[in-house]
Amino acid sequence: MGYRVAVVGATGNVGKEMLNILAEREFPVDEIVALASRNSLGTEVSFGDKTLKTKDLADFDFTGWDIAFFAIGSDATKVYAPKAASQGCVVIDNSSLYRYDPDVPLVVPEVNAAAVDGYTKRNIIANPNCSTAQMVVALKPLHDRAKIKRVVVATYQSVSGTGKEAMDELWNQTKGMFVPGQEVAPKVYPKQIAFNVIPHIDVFLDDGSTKEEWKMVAETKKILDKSIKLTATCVRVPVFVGHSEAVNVEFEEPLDWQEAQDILREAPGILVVDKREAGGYITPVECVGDYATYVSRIRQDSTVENGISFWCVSDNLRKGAALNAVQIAEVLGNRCLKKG
Ligand code: 11C
Repeated sequence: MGYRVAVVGATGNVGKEMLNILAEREFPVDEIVALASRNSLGTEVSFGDKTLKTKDLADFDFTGWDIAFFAIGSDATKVYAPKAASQGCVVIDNSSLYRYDPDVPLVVPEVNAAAVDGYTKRNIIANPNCSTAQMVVALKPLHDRAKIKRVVVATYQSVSGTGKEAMDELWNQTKGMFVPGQEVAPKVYPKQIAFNVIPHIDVFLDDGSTKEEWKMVAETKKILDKSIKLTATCVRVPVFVGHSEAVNVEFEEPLDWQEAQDILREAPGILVVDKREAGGYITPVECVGDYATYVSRIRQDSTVENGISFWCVSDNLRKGAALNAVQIAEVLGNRCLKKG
């Protein structure tokens, strides 16, 4: 006995990972359908050892389906998520469209699993931005112990966060650098991404910050604690998969780095790799395909009264998107939905 599950945007980076993770975690599925736009109609995608042919999202009737994972852009989500929700299917949405709606829970299960119960207002649950998800998993147990006052974070985000075209741009631009006459001009990004870093993710806002930076502020407040002050600088780096973050935290109460390390070692979703020697930390290429958020370089920041700095790395397509969405569905199943 299980659920009837739809994956919307099944041919994209995140949609494919959703199918992989549903199969890997043996999510109780009675029936599954892969949905996509008309352009990708009939494309084959894998679900465990099965192959699914994508069906047309535009024509799909969600009546009788229990859960729909949405991994499409906000514009299409605006059309199809309310339709699915009104047809009685619970939507778990990976876009930013509903994240800041007070009637839609924004959930990272290691942090605020019980918030899932609020799904009934709109039949929609929102999945956070990838850079927020991994950070709040690490911040939560430290906040519970010493109460966070302020966070300063710099991100190093992989190109898979932008999508498949961006991954191709990094690959082709990198190869093109070595072949005279084959240089590839920036198209997806405003500047060269190969052998470079770009301090700009999503659109610019009036105050000079970017929307990605704003998301980290707004989402941390909604998921963890609205009293936390946070400032972010979000940077794109020439890495295919895996977002990294340098996080500096100021607490209300004293917290020693060794205790912070012990707390993080016990925390759900976290793996501490912190040897204080060459190679004794995790880099993005080592986290690809994993579920964990890795924390390294935990140390005291003696420039403030109660400060800790650390490095955290996670697979942005997994904990940052597909895994978190499947974990939300698991919580929803355990707390709220009846099977079959
Ligand atoms: C990136 N974090 O790396 C973005 C991708 O709001 O869900 C996810 C954007 C979002 O470009």
